[in-house]
Amino acid sequence: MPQPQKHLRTCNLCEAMCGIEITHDQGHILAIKGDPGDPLSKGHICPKAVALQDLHEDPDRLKYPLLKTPEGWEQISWENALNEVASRLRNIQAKHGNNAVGIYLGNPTIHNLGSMLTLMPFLSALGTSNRFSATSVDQLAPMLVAMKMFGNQLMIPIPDIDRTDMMICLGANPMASNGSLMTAPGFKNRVKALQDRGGKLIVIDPRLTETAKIADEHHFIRPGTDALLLMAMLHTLFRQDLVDTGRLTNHLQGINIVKNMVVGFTPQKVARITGMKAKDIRQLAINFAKAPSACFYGRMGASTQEFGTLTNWLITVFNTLTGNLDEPGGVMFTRPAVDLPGLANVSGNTGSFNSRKSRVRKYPEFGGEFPASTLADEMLTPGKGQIRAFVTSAGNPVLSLPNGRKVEKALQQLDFMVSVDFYLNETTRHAHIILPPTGPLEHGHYDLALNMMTVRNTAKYSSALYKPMPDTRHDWQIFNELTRRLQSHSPLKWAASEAQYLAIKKLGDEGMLDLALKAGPYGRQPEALSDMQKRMARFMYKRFPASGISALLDVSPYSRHTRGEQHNLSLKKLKQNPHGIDLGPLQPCLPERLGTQGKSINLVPKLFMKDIVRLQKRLERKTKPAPDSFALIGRRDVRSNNSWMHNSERLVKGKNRCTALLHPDDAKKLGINNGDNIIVSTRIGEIELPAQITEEIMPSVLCVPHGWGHQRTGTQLSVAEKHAGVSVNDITDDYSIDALTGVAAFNGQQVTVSTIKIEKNVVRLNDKRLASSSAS
Ligand SMILES: Nc1nc2c(c(=O)[nH]1)N[C@H]1C(S)=C(S)[C@@H](COP(=O)(O)OP(=O)(O)OC[C@H]3O[C@@H](n4cnc5c(=O)[nH]c(N)nc54)[C@H](O)[C@@H]3O)O[C@H]1N2
Ligand SMILES: Nc1nc2c(c(=O)[nH]1)N[C@H]1C(S)=C(S)[C@@H](COP(=O)(O)OP(=O)(O)OC[C@H]3O[C@@H](n4cnc5c(=O)[nH]c(N)nc54)[C@H](O)[C@@H]3O)O[C@H]1N2
Ligand code: SF4
Ligand SMILES: [Mo]
Repeated sequence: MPQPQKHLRTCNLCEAMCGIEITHDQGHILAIKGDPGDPLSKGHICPKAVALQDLHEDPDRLKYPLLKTPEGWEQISWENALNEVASRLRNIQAKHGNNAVGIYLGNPTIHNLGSMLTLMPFLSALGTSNRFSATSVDQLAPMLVAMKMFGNQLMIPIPDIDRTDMMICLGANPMASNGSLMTAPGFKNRVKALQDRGGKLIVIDPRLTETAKIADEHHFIRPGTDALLLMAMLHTLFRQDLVDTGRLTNHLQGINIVKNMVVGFTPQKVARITGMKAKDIRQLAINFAKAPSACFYGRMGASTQEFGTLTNWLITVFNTLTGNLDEPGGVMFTRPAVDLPGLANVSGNTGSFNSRKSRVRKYPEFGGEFPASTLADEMLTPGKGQIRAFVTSAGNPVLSLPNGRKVEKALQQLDFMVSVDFYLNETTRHAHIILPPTGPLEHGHYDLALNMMTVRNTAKYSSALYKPMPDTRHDWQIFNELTRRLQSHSPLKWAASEAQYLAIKKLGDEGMLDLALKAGPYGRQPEALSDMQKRMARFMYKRFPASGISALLDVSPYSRHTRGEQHNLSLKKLKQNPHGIDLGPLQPCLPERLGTQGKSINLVPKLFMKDIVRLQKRLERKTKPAPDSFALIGRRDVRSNNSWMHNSERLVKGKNRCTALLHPDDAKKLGINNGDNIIVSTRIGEIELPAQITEEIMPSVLCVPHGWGHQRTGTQLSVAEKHAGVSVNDITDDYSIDALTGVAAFNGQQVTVSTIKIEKNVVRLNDKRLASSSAS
């Protein structure tokens, strides 16, 4: 009798990178458990890990290309599908210009090695400025801050939770999200260890979240007012003479400007608006500054709101002025085995902002992309540059972008749309062709992106558990094939692109990763260099840490000569160590690793300083909301994942999680009982969902999760349809943005709540009917 076998890998469903152990019998999965041998996650997993099996076995998951015909979807060959997609895109571009094709790259892109490796050439072959991604509904603010302050959009400081004495969590709920821009699997254990060594976790959030419940302190804060809180905390720092910039003092510019800037923002003044007590604000700042080490961490609630950029900037300033930047226990930088931030510094590709503006709303570009809040405008507004054809990959903008109804309307009138996705969902149903890639267990995995965000440096490769089904394609193969077909036919360019195509095809995702690992900072010692050259390298790195050559060395295996590390990483070595390899705790690396001119950190970038005027106005704005007016906030649930994990019975079973949380005082005023259906409306539209009354939320705040709303017809999501919920983005306003960047302000927008009893005359949208009548 053959024994069941064990397969080790990393779960790629969220940012936590948990090591898992899959027990299987000839490929039939018997169990998915945490891998105690994984150096980062040490056995932790969450309930979503088992959904990898559900996803693999899901009969609704697409495996072959589909073409939309008047008779319905028809299976077609890969060759025909790829040719058709390329020729439709090319024809539209030939007629209307390159920008007539738009693209949206969704969240799972960063969890997919193959996409990460092949999207760049694909984007360059498409040659369109109309690029959009989940970045602008998510982490754009911390990236822009990193670019302006550290000279590199990828240099996002990570809380060193394992060594800190104090952590402040602002607008983040890692107990549900498992951490974001902070890969810290087993967050709860890490918090327990922090508390056991006498440290503290403090949560500031409009809701008493799952994270707040394990914290030592929780403070309610009114949505969208975090930047004011930070100004007042900085005010206290100066007032109490607690500024301490330590080792980096000589590399900081603008401390006095910060001091002047915060003068008018006293704790007393901001208390009224934030809803926090002045004495609490003062005490928080003092305790943080006095802690031996501390890290201030903010995430979605601090980023996708009216002042998301300012909030993220001020968080970094606060960490810096309390001596917690780049110090153990503070916020630090990773050094991943494929060192993307290091490579960006070398290539000069460190980020861009406002190098051009979007056509319709004139929003600034960031990193070559426009804010997704204006995607639909670019499709719906006629004129030169209008998007007429659209590519989506790993995204579901109908449910994920603000004003999803408008996105839906825009998709319906496109000349052509193609989706690289293995589900026929609310977005891909509008495509003319769907190109489904293989599932996560059918290809290898290495986290190129998330290794930049971990609380400890590790490296791990997961081999495929299953051979891909016959005649299926990986994401990287789809993009490589499309790139080839889209390439320019000028003989010179053709030769270069054909060479690139053949190289990618031959190397595959594994081959490309192997090269990157070997050339990385923990890489194998290349044989090509002589001893003399190595000595030179060492000399350059030590004597001229700020020079370009040293930057190049920094991302190469030679830098280990200066650090005495002997990892010799390659794909082979990772395969020999399937639990993963520990590369140690985060190390101080500033100023050497800065991408800025002169290796200095500007605490007061002009772009942010100018926006203070807007914040000042917010301070003066009188807000007395009407009883039926609420500030909307989002919420994540550990058994859900954005818009796409609702087709797993194990994850969606149990009570309905798509509910609106509100405070008992508000419920009483409006005559709402627990479980009543309420109508939540904005100028965009309305949704109807059950009320859940709880003391765990601030008065005048309403909390609704996103990613639901699977009642639309024409999808193939048999489980999700039965647990449809409603999409909060059917009512979020696409004009509710952080005015500095155009990033969606999902959090803090005003909504009106009414009961069905009162609002009898409201004409409610019949989702099913509306969707089917307008389906393309
Ligand atoms: N289970 C699960 N895990 C996930 C995801 C998922 O959908 N489900 N999504 C993944 C993704 S894509 C991301 S980006 C991360 C997000 O990771 P997190 O940011 O940790 O997740 P959220 O639950 O959105 O947490 C945001 C918190 O901000 C609070 N908040 C809202 N508005 C404000 C405000 O104005 N100020 C303050 N201070 N707080 C506010 C909310 O109450 C909420 O507790 O999670 C990832 N992990
Ligand atoms: N109101 C509100 N809206 C929000 C948020 C919020 O907090 N509130 N959060 C925002 C955030 S942080 C994010 S990141 C976005 C996420 O929104 P999106 O970027 O739209 O991503 P998902 O909803 O995760 O959709 C993932 C899609 O990718 C497909 N997919 C999964 N794995 C793969 C793969 O390996 N390859 C390919 N080709 N496809 C794959 C799935 O089938 C699914 O269709 O939502 C944003 N929208
Ligand atoms: S927290 Fe859950 S979903 Fe995220 S990587 Fe770990 S097991 Fe996977
Ligand atoms: Mo996200």
